[in-house]
Amino acid sequence: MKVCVMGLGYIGFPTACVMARAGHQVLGVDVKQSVIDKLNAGQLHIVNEDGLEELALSVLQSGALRVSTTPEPADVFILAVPTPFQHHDGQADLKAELERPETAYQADLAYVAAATRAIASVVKAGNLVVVESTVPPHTTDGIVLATLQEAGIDTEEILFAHAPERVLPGNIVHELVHNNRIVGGMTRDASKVAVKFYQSFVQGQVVETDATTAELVKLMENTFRDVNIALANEFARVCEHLGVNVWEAIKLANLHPRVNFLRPGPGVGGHCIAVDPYFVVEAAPHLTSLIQTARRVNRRMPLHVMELYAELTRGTEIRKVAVLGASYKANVGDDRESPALEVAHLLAETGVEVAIHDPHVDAYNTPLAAIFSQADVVMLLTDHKVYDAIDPLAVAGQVHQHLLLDTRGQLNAEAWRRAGFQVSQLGSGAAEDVVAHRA
Ligand code: SAJ
Repeated sequence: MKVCVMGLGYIGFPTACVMARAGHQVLGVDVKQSVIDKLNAGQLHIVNEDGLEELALSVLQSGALRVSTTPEPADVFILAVPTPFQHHDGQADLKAELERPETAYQADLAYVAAATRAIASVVKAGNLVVVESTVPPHTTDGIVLATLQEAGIDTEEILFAHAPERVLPGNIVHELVHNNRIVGGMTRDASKVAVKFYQSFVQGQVVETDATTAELVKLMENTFRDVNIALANEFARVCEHLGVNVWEAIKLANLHPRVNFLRPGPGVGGHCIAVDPYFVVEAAPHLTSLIQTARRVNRRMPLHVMELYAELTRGTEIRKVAVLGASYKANVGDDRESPALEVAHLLAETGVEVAIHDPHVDAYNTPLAAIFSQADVVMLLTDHKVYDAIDPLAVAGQVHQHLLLDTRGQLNAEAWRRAGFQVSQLGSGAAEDVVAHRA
């Protein structure tokens, strides 16, 4: 089939590659000329994705995937553009942002509408139009359909479907092929055609449903994760209050065959988990108190990290903080909507120098020794695998004062204490007292 993928971001680009590998003739379209130029020069704009580079270069070289800024006629159109929420500009008013009510967030569907308008000149009867972007319920049969109709298109003979992507950043190429897929058509015919198309490149199960159910299911999955992380974060604070170590407590609770806590941390970032629950809240503000509370708990975690920092540094003059990790989660290079950077921003507001290290983010890929040099506090915010290898004794010789705040429960607190550090770990504020009490 001839396929036109609108949007060559984290989802659209790998998806276009996988479809091309499966034998489709694919045109990838992006509004950014710089992305198209880069790809045409054989360079990727997305890094840190296993297997993506080899795959992309092979389908670009063979011509199975071409890229352009303008769409062409095709059998299938895939909309894979961002759907952020309307929010603050930059981090200047971060504290005010963290106080904003959960019901004040609205989905920004401008990219979906723009991509739909862009295909209006080439779409025709018999085509399949699939929305892959995560969207509020009734976007496929609302915004997308209406935008084409407003452009004067007779939509009667066009097949519409929603097929949410569910890949985990960092493992996208594998998951695009192996994950189960939910495909919901606006009509039975649309569902059948869309399911058949996805079966041509997906090895997981492709399950048929209707468009609105598919839209909601995707939001339910990410909301489930957000609420679970909020519960872990709430227990982290309860544990600090009670003098229990949350990391040990979660490990023990998860030994139960039907309990599976996720991990506490400095907040929930990225473009999915921290956004999608708002689409449900927007659709039903009066029915979503649990979802709103979970969002609030997670959103306020950077402020809680600052409380732990204030406690750890009380009475000590702090000039420099060495921050480990900038990206929104472990082992990826994406630092957009990152709680680590929110905390770094709040730290900088207190007037200290903030030296950030992140091996996966170009802007912060500095030698570790440079950030530790003369630092008063070491703060771990993203649990990259490489930080397992940090030797606390070596760090002890580089820093100015020996204070450590670990917000991910990654570092071996005992080893750092032996190296002379005063250690604070999110979720186990009074761990030493607990050990003393048990002894
Ligand atoms: N986080 C925690 N504790 C945890 C797990 C995650 O604090 O136990 C934090 C991370 O550090 C990060 C944030 O949550 O800041 C989100 O990370 P994530 O790994 O949970 O999720 P994403 O945003 O990278 O990808 C999610 C996935 N959804 C689910 O697992 C239900 C992925 O499958 C979706 O395709 C993706 O959202 C999406 O595009 O919607």
